[in-house]
Amino acid sequence: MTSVTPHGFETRVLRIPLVAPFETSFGRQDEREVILVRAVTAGAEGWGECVTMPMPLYSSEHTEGAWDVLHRFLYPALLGVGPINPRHVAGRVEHIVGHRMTKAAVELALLDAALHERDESFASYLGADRTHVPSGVSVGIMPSLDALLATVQDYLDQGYARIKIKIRPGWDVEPTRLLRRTFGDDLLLQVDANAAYTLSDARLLRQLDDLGLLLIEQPLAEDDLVQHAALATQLQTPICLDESIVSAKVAADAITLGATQVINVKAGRVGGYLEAVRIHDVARAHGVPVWCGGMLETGVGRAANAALAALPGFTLPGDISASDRFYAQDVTDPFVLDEGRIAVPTGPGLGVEVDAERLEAVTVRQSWTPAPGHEAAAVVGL
Ligand code: NPQ
Ligand code: MG
Repeated sequence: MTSVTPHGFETRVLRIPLVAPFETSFGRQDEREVILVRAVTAGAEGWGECVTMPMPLYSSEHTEGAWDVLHRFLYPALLGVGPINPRHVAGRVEHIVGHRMTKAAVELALLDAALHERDESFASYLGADRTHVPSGVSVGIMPSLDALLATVQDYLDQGYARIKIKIRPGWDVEPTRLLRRTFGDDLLLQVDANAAYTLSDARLLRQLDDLGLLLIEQPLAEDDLVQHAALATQLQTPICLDESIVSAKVAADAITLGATQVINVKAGRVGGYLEAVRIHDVARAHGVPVWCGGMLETGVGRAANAALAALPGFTLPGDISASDRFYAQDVTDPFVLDEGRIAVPTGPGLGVEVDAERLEAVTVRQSWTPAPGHEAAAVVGL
């Protein structure tokens, strides 16, 4: 991989309204607050997305924490130290514990810049072997069963290849059974609990076993690897871990323990797309299927996810929906469904362009952090 010399980083907090509220077992979101990082290098620029939420509900990271870690720890480790190979970013910030989503954003920005300098697409660089990826959709907890049916019908009419519904105690077996009965046995259907249960709910969760689900995602807490292994012995439905899998090392442990039969890969959760590829490789070596999760990404993160999901071990449809699943107006041209699939971008780097005007319209906070000696270029950089 080409090394790049960063002249500075632009950081922006965006707030983008959602087309409809998105409710999960940890709460309800009406807008997406997200950070974009722009790396300006000697020869190019690159974008990265930090998928933290405003509150530490999905994981321990959150927007304000990410902003702080970027400015006080990550940028200083990467600016003014000469050329950097993007493959070495993770090592350079390894002494900073955790903050994986934040690290992933900076790594992606530098990868995008380096790939622009090489004129190579992110998909080609990661080892993609497909031009399109099947598109699944994640359906939030709904105010009623009728609303759920109408929403799922609409997504199926649009062509989505797989439906995932969010579950929590009180909204689990009944809505899932209703979907199976209404839409038939051929519907690719799975559920995501976002850690809302405990092992003592095993009997309840067993009621999902005769509904023909592809998988049940993260039924128990993030650090419940051993309990997930115990639950797996009591369920026929494959367990797929999301929150728990924070690195390739944990992925290997979870597979070995029997805690996970499928893996949801999210680059932010694991510290970057390079670590995500390592999880793909570990899982594939064990015959464990993986699929690409989603964090309500803008076009920047969505482009990167599409590239990742085109790797050969991604054998299940991902949560890579069309942009209009979440946003009426994105900061890039929208990703659209093509017969239930998303096209993998082919242009250099991430292959998407961030629209300056749309970006400005959704920015609520921004900064420019120049490399030492590049302070004068700050105005140009912005
Ligand atoms: C999951 N995502 O697989 C998550 C978690 C999630 C697409 O189901 C705002 C920002 C709200 C990020 C809600 C999907 C969110 C979010 C849920 C991520 O577990
Ligand atoms: Mg999940």
